Amino acid sequence: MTSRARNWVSTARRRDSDDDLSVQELSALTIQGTDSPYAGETDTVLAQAVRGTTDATGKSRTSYPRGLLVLLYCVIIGTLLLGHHAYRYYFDAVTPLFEPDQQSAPNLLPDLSPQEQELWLRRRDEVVGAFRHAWGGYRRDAFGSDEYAPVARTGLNLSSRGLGYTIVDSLDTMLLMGLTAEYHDARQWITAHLDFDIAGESVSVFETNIRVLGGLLAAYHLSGKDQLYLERAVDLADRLLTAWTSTGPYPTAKVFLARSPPGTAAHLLEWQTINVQAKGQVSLAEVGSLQLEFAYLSHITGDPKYHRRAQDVMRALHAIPTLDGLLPTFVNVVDNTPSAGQVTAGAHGDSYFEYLLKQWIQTRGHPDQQALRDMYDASVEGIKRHMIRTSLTAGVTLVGELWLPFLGRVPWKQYVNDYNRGVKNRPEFIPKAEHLACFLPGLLALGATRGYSLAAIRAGHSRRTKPHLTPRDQEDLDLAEKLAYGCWKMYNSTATGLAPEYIRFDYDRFGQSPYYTHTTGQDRHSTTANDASRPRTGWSAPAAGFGPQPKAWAIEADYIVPPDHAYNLLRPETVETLFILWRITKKPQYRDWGWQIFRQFQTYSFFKGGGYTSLKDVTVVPPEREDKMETFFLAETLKYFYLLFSPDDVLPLDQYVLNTEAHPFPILDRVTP
Ligand code: DMJ
Repeated sequence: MTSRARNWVSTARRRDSDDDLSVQELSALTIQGTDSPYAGETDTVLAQAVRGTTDATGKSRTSYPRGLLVLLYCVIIGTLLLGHHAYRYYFDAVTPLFEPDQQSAPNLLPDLSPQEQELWLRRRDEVVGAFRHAWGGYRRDAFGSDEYAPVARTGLNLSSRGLGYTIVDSLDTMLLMGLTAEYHDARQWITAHLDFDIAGESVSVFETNIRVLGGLLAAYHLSGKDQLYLERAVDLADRLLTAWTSTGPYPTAKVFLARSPPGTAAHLLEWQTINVQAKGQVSLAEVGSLQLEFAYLSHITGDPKYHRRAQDVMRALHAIPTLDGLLPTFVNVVDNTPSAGQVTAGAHGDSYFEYLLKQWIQTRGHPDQQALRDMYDASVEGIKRHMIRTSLTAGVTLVGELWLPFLGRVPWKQYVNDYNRGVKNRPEFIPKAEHLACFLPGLLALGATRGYSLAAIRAGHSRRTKPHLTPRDQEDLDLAEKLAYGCWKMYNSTATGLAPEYIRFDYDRFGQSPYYTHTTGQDRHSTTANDASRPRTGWSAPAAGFGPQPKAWAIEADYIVPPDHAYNLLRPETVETLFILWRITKKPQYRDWGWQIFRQFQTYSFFKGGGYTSLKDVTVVPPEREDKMETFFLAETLKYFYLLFSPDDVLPLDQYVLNTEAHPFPILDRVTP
């Protein structure tokens, strides 16, 4: 059995520590064996376990009487026939046993003077004012549309009549900001107009899930369990489930939320569309960013079907061999193999990494979720080894992309094998730093402390197993701070003080990642479980702070803004990172940078007539407007500014996990008997 298969098995075993596997566990493992690529291996070990010659880890043990074995086989077969499967075990461990945890680490604020505290609350009020201005324009000109065009004073839709994306996406921000009148108005629209019966047209599963389902679930929680949101969430999720069209583990990228009547031309077209998609490819972010929402919905409803579907995806992804923890961004639905060679923490890859960690956080690091944490840790190692570079003149740390030129040459498995044996296949680094990837520093920091502030950890107030950061945690946090600085400089070095969609950067083409090691053999894919034995990199991070700051001219020399990607869409990722780093480190610079970015939006994106616009080119002043206010400006960007300037007890990070659209769900904890 490979170590990855063993992980799932040992995860299952850990629940009962050293006890023998129960019947239920055996049945779970058996069925896991049937649809896992490790089927043969798992089955063999299992069969031996049932025969009594070994246990599920391969250790020998005493024989059972024959009658007992027959009975055991019958139970297993019966369980199979009744349709129970591996995820039942995994699921049961999560859902009925967990409840939101009420205890938070003490609110350890830095020594802010009363004047400073007042200053940040005043700034926070300005953010609330910005939200009102954005919402006011939308409410007046585009209420019910998905998005807003402030200059044309009209609405824009992602499907022919839209799903009210902006409204659903904004509910929890309004609740947090205490905007009661706006909130009730929005709720009223949902009661009267939110309608998922869009026939003859498909919508993105990913976007609908993260924005609409995520928005409804967060509103349900923050409103004190308003049933309206739960009803709508269940209705939507049931429709999203139809995106799992085949017996395979992945949903299609798009889904028809309503179907046309059978026999009509529209119905035939829908069928053909789905059929084509079901044989195509999906991106990691598309299929790997459904799990938080589906798990929380299963938790609330007690119905495991949502979580099971989402876990099907994770199991399938887990089964693909990785190259140093990394997977190319697109996966072929039919044979579950990577179908393109690019690895990115930007578009189409980003929230896959995010959800690996956050699923683990959602259950407060429960051992049943350890396989996901291991996947996250392995992928971070891969990113460090292959995708990090420092810019040539200024030495700013940036995350780029990776090109794995295997497509059409060899099967993925062989490509990875060759690489692991060190015989060939050198990944190619691409010096492209996307703003979308600026969520990564925040994620690394979250992974390092699990959302606890350094002060809480030092004071022993966290519920982490270790009261200190491991060397790996510290390394991740240091990298997070360096990358955050690179993202901040994407703003700070343009004429408008706002970031473009991405930059290209100059780097030493003959150098390597500061974390690069190319070892073959057993020290690859190590996990936090044996943190001390992790391969150490040659890079030593500065003890604290940022060291000497690069000169502005040097950064400008290193950062190249491609003219066709000089636009700014009001994206949230850097503010998200600043918020998390502020909460964890309490370094004032993160709030200061956030405030400066907020002011630049006020200067250039604020539209006097109502709303905020995107910008066509951030490198020129005044920048030309792009007439569009995306829904995530209200759902994420303004929410993260608000949180950045708020005290820590507003959505404490040891109590909440935010989905990739910034919709908060409570972290679940075991009910203590
Ligand atoms: C948001 O819709 C989500 O954060 C998504 O994961 C990626 N990008 C946008 C905002 O930039």
